[in-house]
Amino acid sequence: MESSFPSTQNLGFCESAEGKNEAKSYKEMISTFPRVQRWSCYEGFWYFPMFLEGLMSAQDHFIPQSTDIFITSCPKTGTTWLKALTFAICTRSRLSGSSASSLLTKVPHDCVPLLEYDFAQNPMKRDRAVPLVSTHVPYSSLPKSVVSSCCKLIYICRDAKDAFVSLWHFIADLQRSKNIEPLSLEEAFELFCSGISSYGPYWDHVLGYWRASLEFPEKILFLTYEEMKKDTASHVKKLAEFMGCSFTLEEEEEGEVQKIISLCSFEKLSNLEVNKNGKHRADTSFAMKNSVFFRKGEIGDWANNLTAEMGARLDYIMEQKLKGSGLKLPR
Ligand code: PAP
Repeated sequence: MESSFPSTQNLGFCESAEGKNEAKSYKEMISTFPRVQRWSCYEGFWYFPMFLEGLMSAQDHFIPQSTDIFITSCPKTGTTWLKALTFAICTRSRLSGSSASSLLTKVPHDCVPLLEYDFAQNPMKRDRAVPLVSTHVPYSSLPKSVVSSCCKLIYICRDAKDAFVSLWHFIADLQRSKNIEPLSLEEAFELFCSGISSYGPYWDHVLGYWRASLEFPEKILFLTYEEMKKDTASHVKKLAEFMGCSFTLEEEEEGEVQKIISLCSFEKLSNLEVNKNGKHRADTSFAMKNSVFFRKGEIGDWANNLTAEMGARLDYIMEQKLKGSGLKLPR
């Protein structure tokens, strides 16, 4: 079965009159939702309107391919890395020999489409041989077609402080490049602590996938950026096994796991020409430099941006919110 919206003609963003009307009606609906700064609230989470339109369209139309695997995350928690690793793992037969990997010529976000943006824009623009779709949509708002399917989901999360700092830099850089005055770090922090950030509340996003992973462990793999950094090799093997393409003994002996780790490392990807000077979604009004996805790639950079008091406050909030869930995020 092909993963798609039933037809491009029914899309909220396509050229047809029907599509335009639908886009307009999503916009109209969104204009009635609670709004703070540029975020609108829908089903308990906060979104920039263009992603929310895509999400609403996906909820109405998206049908996954039965083999699809969803790369899920709250923004800035390790998505780029996870996309690169899963893409490299499931296309590894194409990576060997002299055939150049797509990861050398494309930013990982151009290898794995985003459900609520790329798919909504053009569901046909997809390499059907790659069974990967990404989304930042919280578990409770995923299209019913995804939740009720047999598709697997891989979720990555990260210490809230590092996720917040990474998000603030990302949005502030994008806004500055469009001559928009960004929120100060302090303003954005206050909002984040009250649950208002892209796809936030952060803790509800994490908890939604955490609880679902406990309920459906064979379907949802829950990972953290910090654990993955600590022992990347065992995570690469775990990912391959979960995706149904385990490494053979022969591959392991030939160093395939290490090759993938090196190819997807921050050092390697961030120094590629395409990621230094290329553009993501270059032909759209939402174009951005690929370099924005590669800032530092470190654990604990929050301490260079937030005061100790701010850090302790966010830790306390996370502790309270996650209490009783059995989940302890690394800090
Ligand atoms: P997204 O939500 O826009 O896709 P995402 O990839 O989830 O962003 O997060 C970006 C973070 O991952 C950045 O962290 P930083 O701001 O703290 O530096 C980015 O540097 C980091 N990152 C990107 N690629 C890699 C990689 N290959 N290995 C480790 N970290 C990475």
